[in-house]
Amino acid sequence: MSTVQRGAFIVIEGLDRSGKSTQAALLQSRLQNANVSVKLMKFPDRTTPVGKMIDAYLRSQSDVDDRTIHLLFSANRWEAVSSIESTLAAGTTIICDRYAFSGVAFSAAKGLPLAWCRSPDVSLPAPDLTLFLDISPDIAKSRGGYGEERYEKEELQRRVRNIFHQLGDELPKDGAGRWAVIDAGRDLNTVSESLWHEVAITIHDCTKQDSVGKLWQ
Ligand code: NYM
Ligand code: MG
Repeated sequence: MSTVQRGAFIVIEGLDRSGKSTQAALLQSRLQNANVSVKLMKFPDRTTPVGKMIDAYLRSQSDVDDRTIHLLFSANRWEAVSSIESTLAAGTTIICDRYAFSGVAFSAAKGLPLAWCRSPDVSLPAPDLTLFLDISPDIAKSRGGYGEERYEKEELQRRVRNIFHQLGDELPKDGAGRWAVIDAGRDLNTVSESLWHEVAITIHDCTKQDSVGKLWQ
């Protein structure tokens, strides 16, 4: 019988234009070069029926009530859970571009109660590591493409950043389920090195654990 060591569940969070997608792709190729089996995921996943509703909302092609869109973002994660679990169990590490922390931070920044925002995501697979790409909203704003979608407004992003920090402060700084703050205002290669350092620790630690935890419970 072969025993497969499970993959690590690694989430990248941050404001819009913090460099998440670029860094996720760099991390993926570094892991591949190190012969680590890896899969890139992203939320919202705009390809599913639920994701298409979210996409239309974000591009202001539809208006959706605040609580309703919040629940759709959460549903868009729940519909991926079986795939997340089977991928990890097969020994593949997941790099996930945004997750439930974005779900809570953006909706709570719009004024919905934080506890209400959190509840639909309780007991999703818990990340082994969350990398928070921290950037000041004025630097983010100066990066290309900012302002194209709903939520890409400096004042809202400021509130989002505060809530991200609040959510991160609840999580451990070391060990399973930890939250690592990465200064994303630095150049691309320096940020990539920091991420690599954190990821190497988690992939090493994960080999000692059988299954992924449950978020916020
Ligand atoms: N967003 C993302 C939410 O409001 N709730 C969520 O649960 C998630 C995953 O969608 N401004 C927001 C954050 C972004 C926007 O994300 C689209 P991206 O990474 O730009 O496609
Ligand atoms: Mg965006």
